[in-house]
Amino acid sequence: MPANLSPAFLAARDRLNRSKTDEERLDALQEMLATIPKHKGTEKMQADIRRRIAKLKEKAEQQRRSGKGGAVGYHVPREGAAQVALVGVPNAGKSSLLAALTRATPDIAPYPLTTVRPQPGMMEFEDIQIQLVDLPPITRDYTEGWVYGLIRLADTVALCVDLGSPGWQRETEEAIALLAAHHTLLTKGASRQVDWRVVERQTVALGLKADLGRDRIPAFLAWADGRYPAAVASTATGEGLEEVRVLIFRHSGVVRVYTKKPGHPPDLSKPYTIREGATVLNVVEQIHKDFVSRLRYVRLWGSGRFEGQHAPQDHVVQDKDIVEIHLS
Ligand SMILES: Nc1nc2c(ncn2[C@@H]2O[C@H](COP(=O)(O)OP(=O)(O)O)[C@@H](O)[C@H]2O)c(=O)[nH]1
Ligand SMILES: [Mg+2]
Repeated sequence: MPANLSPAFLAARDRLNRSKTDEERLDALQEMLATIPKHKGTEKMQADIRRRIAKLKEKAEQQRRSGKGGAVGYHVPREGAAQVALVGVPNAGKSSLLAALTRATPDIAPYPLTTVRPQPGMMEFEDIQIQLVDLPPITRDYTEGWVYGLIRLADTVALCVDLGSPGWQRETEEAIALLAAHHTLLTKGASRQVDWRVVERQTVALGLKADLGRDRIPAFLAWADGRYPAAVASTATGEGLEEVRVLIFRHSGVVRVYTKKPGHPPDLSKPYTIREGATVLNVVEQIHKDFVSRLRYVRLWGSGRFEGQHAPQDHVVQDKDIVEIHLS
């Protein structure tokens, strides 16, 4: 048994074993492939998972051609520091937001269900990039299983709320309830696998089309207060877009760490991104596996109080910390 299988991988494998339909199986296998540690010891397992995915897709494709249904899901390869799913009801402004924050050019239209495939785009935030994934809307009748599957795989959910709609609150609550019915709970805390079936996804609430619903902004912020961190924006006027960028990064589940060589200034050209909650030792491990066994100590700048002191290996790093690694 290869070492270092993550809890997310084990949960996905557990889910595979309990799957009853090919769609569930495909979803679980894709999650396994996304979460399996990529190293030599898992190569055979990776190949096996890929083979099983290919087989299921082929079967679904055959069924589709013969008119038996069996929809194939989509998979969005993860790029950048984190993957954030744009989630919401029809017409909330998700595709417009993707177009405003990235170079992607999604279809945008004043009628619902314009977005039928996942559309990724890279959002720049200072010196890193975060992948946003525009998705078809969450509705009771039309949302295919793969949409929920992609949301489960994302690091963070950006819950898009249409402030131009008088019914924004009821519509948004319904989307949240539909996600919960698909075992995906939106939370303000860190994303995690709760059990073999249920996941919690760190969520930010975005009040969009602010220009069409100015008088609804206070109620929206009150609704989000204590529940999800929130921001308000309009792609029509450009207001709030920078706040949205910052909010998404702050809740993406990653922080940046820079390195420096003794006697040299920090290398600010190359941020390392690591999951929020990671320790000094995790950082060293990520920079180079071999460094761990040779590690003598780490000097740290940042974390609100370090100015080059030795940092304990279990110290949790914060965004923009600088580490100086001393090896034997
Ligand atoms: N006035 C205004 N209209 C917007 C804004 N964002 C999106 N829209 C319009 O709302 C409609 C739906 O937008 P779209 O991005 O396709 O929503 P989606 O279904 O959530 O992807 C389109 O007609 C957009 O032009 C905004 O900030 N202000
Ligand atoms: Mg859309």
